[in-house]
Amino acid sequence: MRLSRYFMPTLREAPADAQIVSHQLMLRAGLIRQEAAGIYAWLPLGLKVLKKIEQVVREEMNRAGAVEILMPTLQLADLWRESGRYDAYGDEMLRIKDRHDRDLLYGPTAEEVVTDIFRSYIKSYKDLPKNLYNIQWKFRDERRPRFGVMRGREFLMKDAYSFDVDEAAARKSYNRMFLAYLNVYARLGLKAIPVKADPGPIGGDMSHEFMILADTGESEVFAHRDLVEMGAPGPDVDWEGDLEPEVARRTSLYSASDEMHDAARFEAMPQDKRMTARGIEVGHIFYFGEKYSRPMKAHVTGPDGKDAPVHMGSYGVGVSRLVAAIIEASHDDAGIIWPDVVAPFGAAVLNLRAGDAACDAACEQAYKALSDAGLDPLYDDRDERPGAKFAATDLVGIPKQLIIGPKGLADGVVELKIRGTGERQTLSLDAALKAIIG
Ligand code: 5CA
Repeated sequence: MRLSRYFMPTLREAPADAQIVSHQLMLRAGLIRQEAAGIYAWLPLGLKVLKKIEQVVREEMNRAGAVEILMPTLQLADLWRESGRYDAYGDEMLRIKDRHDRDLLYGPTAEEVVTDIFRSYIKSYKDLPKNLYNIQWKFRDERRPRFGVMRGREFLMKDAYSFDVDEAAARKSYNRMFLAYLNVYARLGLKAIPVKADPGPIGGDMSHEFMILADTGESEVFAHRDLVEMGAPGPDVDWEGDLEPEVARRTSLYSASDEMHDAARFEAMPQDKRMTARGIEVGHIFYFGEKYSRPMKAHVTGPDGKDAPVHMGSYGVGVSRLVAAIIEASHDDAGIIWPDVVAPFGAAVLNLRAGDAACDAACEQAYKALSDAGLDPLYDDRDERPGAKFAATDLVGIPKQLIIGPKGLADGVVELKIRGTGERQTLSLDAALKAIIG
């Protein structure tokens, strides 16, 4: 992409009402624009990052055996009347009437819709287990939308729903998601810890939240320190096998959100293992058995020939929130430092004297080579001061930066800068391209 033709509206200063660094940087780097409280337009750079996160989540869901669908944002109120949640959900639900005076709502979650889909087709235990997920916009009329996309009203969620014949099978589905979530966050360069959580309005009796530790997090976390370094199981898990030991290795260590905190158990741990920290909730998983299947009559015939409500769980990832969470975890004074997997562009070419024949030719050559290698480079071909180009490329966090100016070219060299470490190397254009492309 040539920057002169792109749309990357960076700002010198963040608006004064942006309180946390990720919100400030998302506005300054031109990732999002607020349209109304808690409602954002995604600008080109923000959209690219959002799509890349979405893709990582999708790949890990697929690997763990979940199947993608797409449910509508607008849902029928009647389904929520069947589950009994229509009145209970309260003011967070955005309620809408269509021209026929039918009650609709903008989905804050999709247990009812997915249960309705399931019950229309699946009648036998032989077709289980199933896990259906979608990546779709949700709306919650939050009392205090804040911190940009961290707590929005409209936000992108990956929500998966598992269906099993009994509690033991449902627990296996839960374990698959538990470990798949750890893999998602690890691939995004994040250290996430699972904590025992309150199921809240989704309901149920087993629930974990996944927390990224950050001072600006809205939640308080109490945990055994070893959980932070335990990391993810990796992709080679036997997803059809017994995952209980991998899960138990983590759940046997104390961790809890503030609602579930047990001070006595926490204080029984050695002092140096006790960690109290702030966390950003980037995922939440639930097992709730028959809570929706019983009232909505989603029954399956078991091996004994009897019909019974299917056992369900649901599993959410805050996809749009993750954009902000990654920035909270990875930035410096100059701007965002994207991990390679989600960087909006893999590399940048900075032409320090656009219009100079030698600079233009070298930049075009680099731009073509990086494009051909699939790095999706951003070429700063604008007629701007070098300082402005350095600042913009650092602000938007491009991982590898190829800096090409007239002085260097006269000596046959260019500069390669690595955004994350700040490391700079002076080398020939060919050597620099080799270093980037590998
Ligand atoms: N139905 C379940 C799981 S599919 C559910 O809705 N869970 S949830 O309420 O915990 O939401 C899942 C994830 O969405 C949360 O962990 C959080 O990362 C994200 N999320 C929730 N509310 C917001 C919000 N207002 N803004 C941004 N992300 C949010």
